[in-house]
Amino acid sequence: MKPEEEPEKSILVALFEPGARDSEIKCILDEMELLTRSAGGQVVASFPQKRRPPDARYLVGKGKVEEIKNFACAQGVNLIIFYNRLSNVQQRNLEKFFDMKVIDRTRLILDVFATRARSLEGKLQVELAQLLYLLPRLTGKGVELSRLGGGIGSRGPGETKLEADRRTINKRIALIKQKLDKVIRNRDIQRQSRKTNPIPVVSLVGYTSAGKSTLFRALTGEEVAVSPLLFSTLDPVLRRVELGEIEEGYCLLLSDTVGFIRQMPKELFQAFQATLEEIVQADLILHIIDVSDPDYLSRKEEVQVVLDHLKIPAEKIIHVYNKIDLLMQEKDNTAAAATFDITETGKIFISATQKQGLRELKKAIFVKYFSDYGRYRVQVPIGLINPDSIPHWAIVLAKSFQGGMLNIEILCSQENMVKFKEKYGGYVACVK
Ligand SMILES: Nc1nc2c(ncn2[C@@H]2O[C@H](COP(=O)(O)OP(=O)(O)OP(=O)(O)O)[C@@H](O)[C@H]2O)c(=O)[nH]1
Ligand SMILES: [Mg+2]
Repeated sequence: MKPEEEPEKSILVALFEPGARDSEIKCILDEMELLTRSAGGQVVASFPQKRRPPDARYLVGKGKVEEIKNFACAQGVNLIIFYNRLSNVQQRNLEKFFDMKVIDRTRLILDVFATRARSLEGKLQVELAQLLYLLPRLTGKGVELSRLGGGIGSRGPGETKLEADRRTINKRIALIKQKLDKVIRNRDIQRQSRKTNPIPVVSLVGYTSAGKSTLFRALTGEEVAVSPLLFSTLDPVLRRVELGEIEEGYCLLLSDTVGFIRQMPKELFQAFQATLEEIVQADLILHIIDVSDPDYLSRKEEVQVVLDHLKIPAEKIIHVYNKIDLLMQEKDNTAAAATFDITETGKIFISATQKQGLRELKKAIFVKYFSDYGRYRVQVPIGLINPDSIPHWAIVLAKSFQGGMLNIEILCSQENMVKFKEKYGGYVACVK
C-alpha cells in the first residue's frame, strides 16, 4: 500500500473451540491485528466466537454475521478478515452476504509477503504462493478475483498483476517453478563452494518480529530493515562477522532470513523452498526468541515444529533469548519475567537493541563450532602445495614466501589437520 492511501477499514472475525482460553484468543486476535496493520489495514473491531461445529454456510453463526454486517455498514468498513481458513462455499456465501471483500488469514499473510518482496527470487516465491492459494479456489473464470478490486488480499508482488484465469495460472505456476528450480540449482553450486570453506554459515531463525534483523544489524553493522510490523525481512542476506574478541582470526557468515508465524500457510512452505534451503544448509542455527512476549513458549514451539519439519538436528541449534531489556523494565508485571532467571547458565540472554549479551552469544557460537579448531604454522616448500587451495579447508591468517618456502598461519579443524599431516606431516607446527 502506498503511504498516501488511507488504511483499509477492516473487521476481524475468528471462530474458536468452546474450550479455547481467553488468553489464547487474545494472543491470536492481537497477532491478527498486527498482521492487518502490516498489510496496511486498520482493524476497527474484532468479533470472536466460540462455537462447535463451525457453520457450514458462514463459518460463524447466522446471528453473528448479521451483527457484523450491521456494524460494518454503520462504520464504513470495506474488508472482513477471517482468522480461520474458509471453504470455497463459505467464502462465496460470505461475500454475497456482506457484499464486500472477505479474505482469510492466509490471504492476509500472503498479502504482507507481496508488499515485502524485493528481489526477483522473493517476488517469484510470493507469486507462486499466491497462485497455489488461488488455484483451488477458482470455480468460474476469474470470478473471485473480479470481486476483489485493489487493496489487501489482491496485491501481487511488485509490479506483477495477479491473474485469475485457471489456465493462465497453471502456465504461470509451471514457469515460476522452472525459474525457481534454476535459482535453487545455482544456489547449490554456490553452496558447494561454501561447503569447502572453513567459515561456518550461521542462520538466524525465529518467529516474526523476534528481533533477528536487529541482531543482524548489531553483529554486522549492516543497516537491514527492522520494524515492529510483521515479516519485515523476506530476502535472505549474508554478511561476515568477526569473532576476534573471542579468539583472534575467527569469523563466521551470518544469514538473516524470513520469520515464521503460527500455522504458517502451507502455500508459503511450498513456494519458499529456495529460502528454506538456506536454513537447512546452514552449519548452525540461532533460534531467536522474544522473551518479552507472554506467548513466547508457544511461539518457540511453533518455530521448533518448522525446524523439525526441515529435519534440522537439535545439536545445530542455539536458543537465544532476546529483548531482555524489556523483561527487566517490566519485571513485576510480565508473566514471562517470572519464568526467567537471566543469570541461568547454558542459556543465552541478549538485548539486540542494547547490544547486551553479544559477547556471550559469540562465545557460545565459538564453543559450539570451533572447539576442535587449532592454530597452526606451516612451512612447506613452494610447489609442494597450491596456496590457493588452502582457504578451502582452513582460515588463512597470514601467508608469506621466504627462501623457497611457503609460510602460512592457519586456523583449521582437527579433522582437516589430520588429513594435512598425513600428506605433509613434517612441515607442521602447532601454535596453540
Ligand atoms: N526492546 C527491544 N526491542 C527489540 C529488541 N530486538 C528487536 N526489537 C524490536 O522488535 C521489533 C522487530 O525487530 P526485527 O529485528 O525487525 O525482528 P525480525 O525478527 O527481524 O522480524 P521479521 O523480519 O519481521 O521476521 C523492532 O521494533 C525492534 O526494534 C531488543 O533487544 N529489545
Ligand atoms: Mg527481519
